[in-house]
Amino acid sequence: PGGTILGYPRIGRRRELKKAVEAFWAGKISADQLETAAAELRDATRARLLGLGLGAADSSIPGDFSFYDQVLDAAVTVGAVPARFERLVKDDGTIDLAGYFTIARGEGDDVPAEMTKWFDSNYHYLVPEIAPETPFHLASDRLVREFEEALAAGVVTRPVLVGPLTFLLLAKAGVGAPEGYLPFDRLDDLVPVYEQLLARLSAAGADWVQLDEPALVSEAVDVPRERVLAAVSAVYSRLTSAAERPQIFVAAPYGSLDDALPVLLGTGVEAIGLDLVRGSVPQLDGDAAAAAARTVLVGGVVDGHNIWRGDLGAALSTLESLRELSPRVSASTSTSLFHVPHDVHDETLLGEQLTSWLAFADQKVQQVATLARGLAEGAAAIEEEVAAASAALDDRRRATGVHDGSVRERAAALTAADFSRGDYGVRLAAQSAALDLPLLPTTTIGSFPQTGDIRTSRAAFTKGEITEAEYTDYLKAEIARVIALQEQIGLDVIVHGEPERNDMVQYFAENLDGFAVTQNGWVQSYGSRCTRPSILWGDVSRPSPITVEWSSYAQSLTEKPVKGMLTGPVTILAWSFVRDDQPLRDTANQVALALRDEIADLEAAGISIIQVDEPALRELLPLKKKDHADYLDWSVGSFRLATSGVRDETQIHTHLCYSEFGVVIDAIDRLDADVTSIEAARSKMEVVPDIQRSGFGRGIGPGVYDIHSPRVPSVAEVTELIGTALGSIPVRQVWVNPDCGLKTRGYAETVESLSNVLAATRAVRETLAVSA
Ligand code: THG
Ligand code: ZN
Repeated sequence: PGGTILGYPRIGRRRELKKAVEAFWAGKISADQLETAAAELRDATRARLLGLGLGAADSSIPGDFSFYDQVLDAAVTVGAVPARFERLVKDDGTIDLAGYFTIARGEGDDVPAEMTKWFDSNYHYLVPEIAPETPFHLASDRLVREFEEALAAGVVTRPVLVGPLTFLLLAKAGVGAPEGYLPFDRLDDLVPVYEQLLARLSAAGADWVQLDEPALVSEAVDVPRERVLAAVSAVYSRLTSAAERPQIFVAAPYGSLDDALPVLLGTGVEAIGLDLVRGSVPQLDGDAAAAAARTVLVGGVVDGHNIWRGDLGAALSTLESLRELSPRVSASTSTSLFHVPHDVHDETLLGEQLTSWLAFADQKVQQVATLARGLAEGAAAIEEEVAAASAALDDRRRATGVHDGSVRERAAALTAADFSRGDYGVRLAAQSAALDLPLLPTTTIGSFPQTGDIRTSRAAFTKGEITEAEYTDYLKAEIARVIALQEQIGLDVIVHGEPERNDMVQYFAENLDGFAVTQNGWVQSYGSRCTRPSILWGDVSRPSPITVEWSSYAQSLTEKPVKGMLTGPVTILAWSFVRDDQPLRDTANQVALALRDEIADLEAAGISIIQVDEPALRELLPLKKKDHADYLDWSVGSFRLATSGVRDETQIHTHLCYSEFGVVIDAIDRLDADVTSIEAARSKMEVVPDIQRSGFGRGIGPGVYDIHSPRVPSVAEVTELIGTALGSIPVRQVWVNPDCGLKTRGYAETVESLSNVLAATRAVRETLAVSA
């Protein structure tokens, strides 16, 4: 095919899939009705892609639909159901839609499959659990049925499935696995199921299948590289030697294949997708060059990971150099487009100029179609489109706001001193004297439940149904209520609850210069949940204080310290679409300077504890080890720049979500925050030994209450978790807090859980007093 995309947003232009899926969960529609809604969505997507220039007969339209997650789809396709969900498997070995969602969402005491970040994106996939005994068999023909559905509508699609190597590399060992076992050990058992599925697709008439193998570009896997490469060779040689199969397209988004490329070329797969945004056109010689000349090279030149319109002329040149390796080159996106919203023309408030610099999924599909035409007919055929893209880029380079002289002067004048605070021992003494907190101080992460009432009130204000004064009064009453509640529960460090924030990044984007926010720019985060990433397009500055009034008001209501609550620079970058015309380091420092001013204003207003959240610190860690040092340098640096302007007695907190702390513990240490809270309850304090081993010496609050589920932890459970923490960490360092913010919880379970946390803390304090 001349042009294709690796994938398209699945959620729907108006989040139709989210609405249908949630209606099914709520019992408002049947499984059949959900299937019908999904089929309509797929039909609309195919029509849209045809309209944008992809072909009906050339397998250029991907069949990549998913009700929840593509990794869960692969698991259910090969029958790999976690042991605790075996009851969901029917006599014929299949799992119905309700069962599929149960694996994703849990049921009763059976916890859902674990969720973790998909490569270096903000998408979360469900981690397959593969035990030595997990049986593999072709358990779902959904992919075949979706192919047939499209074919009946006149479109030959290219079914998309997570490839066998990536599937096992992303899996974790299921229960009962012996020490040293890896899911990857099961590759030989798994591949026959893929063979069967390919045969079924071929019989249904599929010319091509796409197997996504992004794990091949990542160094963050726990199988040695030589073993991965040997498996690439074995698995794909085997799949290509099958008699009945479609042509195989192996896609490798999110980075360069490096040493895996020659190996893959040696297997005879018919097409390989290269991420030419992150990587570059490979240098090949000998057998690899000869094999490449027989392979379709799918050049991922249109960035699937961000929303910039980009340089179409440069993309065409890259494809032309790729064509020196093979006569058969296809234009494509670097990754699936499910990381970007549907259509920039669905936005009416971005302004004409900013809009002209952007490309959402639909615009990127058009770019691919244009590039395909350029490849087929020569550069002259797409001259106009290339010129228009260049003009937009030029306009962007010269635009007011993209370069702000005063922001740049300030950043250029920074010195090492701006990135560091004084000695921790001195700070600790000053803070202890100023704050007078008990042993095992208790606090929460920041947000309190976002009730329907809060949302209704915000919506009414946005629509102009209530005045700003009425909205402010409402929020103040809410803050007063949350503060009284925390005093009653007995928490030591109080929060204001953040009722004024829709989202912890969007809120700051709305209040800083250099950002724009969208109306319909929804991107799937996990399952039916979406976020609307902000667009960081220009130099960042803070026109006026953002949180100071809310925090001061909250502090005026209580004698206890109220924490100021900010989102850190790395997380603001990670959860936004960020300008691509300067190093992330420079952008992060601009955001950090704006936050530094906010922190100074909070301190001046009498706020003695300020928390700067960095839940995304791990997420942006590059997939290649050679890039780690630079990333950690700028990410840690931007946090320190934001937080190091305060006095010794002002206590800086940070909060990080998700596990895998081993990987970034060093970076966490270098943040130099006085207190760090982390997620730990869900993994039963698994991270605590890592913390001990690292010699981390400042305050640490390993979560004792898993806020991801409505379950209320008992006093005994929390007591035990605190005990586990105290087994490894000196008591003077330990804080007691939940795993994460309480935004998604209800009030009933929140109050009960926090009360139990306080009861447990008091009990532990008493045993400490007795033994002292
Ligand atoms: N904000 C942003 N990105 C994030 C998170 C966030 N990425 C990682 C993590 N948190 C993802 N978690 C969630 C949790 C809940 C929701 C989305 C991502 C969610 N979204 C609402 C929905 O889809 O119904 C929409 C929210 C809204 O109306 O604004 O519930 O916290 N930026
Ligand atoms: Zn968190």
